[in-house]
Amino acid sequence: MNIVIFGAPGSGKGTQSDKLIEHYNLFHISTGDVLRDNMRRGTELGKIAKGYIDQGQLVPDELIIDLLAQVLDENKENAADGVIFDGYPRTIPQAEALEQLLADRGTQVDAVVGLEVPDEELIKRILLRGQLSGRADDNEETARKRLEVYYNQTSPLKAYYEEQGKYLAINGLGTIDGIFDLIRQELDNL
Ligand code: B4P
Repeated sequence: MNIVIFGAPGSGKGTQSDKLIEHYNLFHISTGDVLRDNMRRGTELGKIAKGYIDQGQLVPDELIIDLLAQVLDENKENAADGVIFDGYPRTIPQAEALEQLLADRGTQVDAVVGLEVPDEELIKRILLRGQLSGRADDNEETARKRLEVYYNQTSPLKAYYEEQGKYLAINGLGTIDGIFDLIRQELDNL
């Protein structure tokens, strides 16, 4: 089972991914985590990514698509029952590339879990995380920019996956366990 976890910044993608990985034995690919790891290690990719992330912008598609292909190749021997894509795709070209990368490997996206949360709650969560983790892009100005980028470049993916009959709308307001139960009910019905 290959799942995309989808939603605005702060919608709970990383949080719910942790629960899904454990429950369904999935391999986790978070492009945000891979980019932050590169930033910490000061790699060439990390230096380029930092310029975009600190401004609340998306890292260019060519870089992210190459990165994803590399991560998939490095981990093709994993013992999991599928992959959870967290924070990828964020644009239509990224979704098209994912389709091709998976088709080349004889597989596909089975479901897209869409976490739907109102904007003011998203900003609240991001600012709270910023206080706790010190993530440089979790300040109010960058968070609002990230939301704007989400509506312009990422949210069209909802219609893209609805047309394929793969989009599962989940109310992302509530307790973490309550939201996970909603996701589980949807996935267990597939
Ligand atoms: P990400 O790392 O994906 O960051 P994010 O969108 O903020 O989501 P995240 O997973 O971290 O937060 P979550 O919603 O789980 O991306 C960071 C940056 O990297 C992007 O802005 C972009 O520049 C770049 N990037 C990454 N992927 C890219 C791609 N494919 N293409 C181009 N650029 C890319 O959780 C947020 C907070 O809410 C947490 O603190 C959590 O504790 C809290 N929370 C979760 N559920 C809650 C609940 N039910 N109630 C209350 N709080 C909750």
